[in-house]
Amino acid sequence: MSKITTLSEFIIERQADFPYASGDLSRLLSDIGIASKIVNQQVNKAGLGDILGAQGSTNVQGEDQQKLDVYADETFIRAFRNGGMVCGIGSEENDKYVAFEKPLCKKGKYVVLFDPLDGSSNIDVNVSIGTIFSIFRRTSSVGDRADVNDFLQKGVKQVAAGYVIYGSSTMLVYTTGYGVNGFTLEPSIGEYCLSHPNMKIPEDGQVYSINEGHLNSMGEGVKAYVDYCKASDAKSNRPYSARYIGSLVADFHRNLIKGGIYIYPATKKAPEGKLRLLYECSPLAFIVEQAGGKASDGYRRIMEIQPSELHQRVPYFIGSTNMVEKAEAFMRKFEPVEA
Ligand code: P6P
Repeated sequence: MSKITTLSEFIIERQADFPYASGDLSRLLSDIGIASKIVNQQVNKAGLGDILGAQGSTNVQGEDQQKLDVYADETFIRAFRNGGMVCGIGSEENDKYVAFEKPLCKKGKYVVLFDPLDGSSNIDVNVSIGTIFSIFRRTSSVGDRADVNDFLQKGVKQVAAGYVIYGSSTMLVYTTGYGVNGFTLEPSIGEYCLSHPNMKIPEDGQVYSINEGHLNSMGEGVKAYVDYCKASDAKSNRPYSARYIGSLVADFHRNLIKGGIYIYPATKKAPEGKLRLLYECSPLAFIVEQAGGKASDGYRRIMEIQPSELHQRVPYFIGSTNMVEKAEAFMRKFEPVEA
């Protein structure tokens, strides 16, 4: 029987990637793994318990909070607060960042930004959903209270990023800047086991993911690119197939494995795009670049964008390098940015 490598074993083995590693990042990644298993337990039975459905409140985005959203948010915050590695968090479900007050936490070297349950509107219809996380080293002094600048960092400053997809199986995929590795939860032993070592996204694909229902409210560059995807051309394997799950983590994960592009551009209703830079776009951009792909706002590399506020939104083009570059060419041609 081939050797199983658990997430914990892998994290410890890879700690050697960081010569001065104290083990704090390793412990933080393990804490995330444990918290996700707790969330997974509730996600898996969402149809049975009373945890299904709307919480009756709305989050800072004005979106109806599903009970599982709130449960997941509280579960991860508890894990970060108790773990002592983290001095503060930013979450989709919380208006402001949370600076932990415990003296132990103030000594934490990291901040975490996360979307506890992305795609949660799909919970009631049993479609895959996900958690996305991004880890930065704090810029404020260890021992002090976290401040806003700890969170408003460019994607290139991330020390780790990852996601959990609660789907037909539960997987945790993450990077620390030394490649991308995927772990599948083995329920019989309750452990994440290495199932997708050294993940690489194909440089081309045949799938485009975009909500074509909004196409009339999108710009000319995006419309031209979608027309290109639909045009027949055997040489470039077009027309492509349209796949849009309505759950970013699920669409991204499929494209990471099979190749493809996901686009959530600026629309009339969402002129800055819908997705949030710090805890959706930036962490997945880190992963896709580590896997050989590309992520931009149609013009600029996502990882180079300087955030100005916690819930900042950006237009988003992410996936196979050749497909993203093709879409960017249409943006430059049909939606040039004023100099
Ligand atoms: P639309 C879910 O709300 C989400 O943030 C992503 O997971 C998903 O890809 C997108 O929004 C769906 O948005 O406007 O197409 O329904």
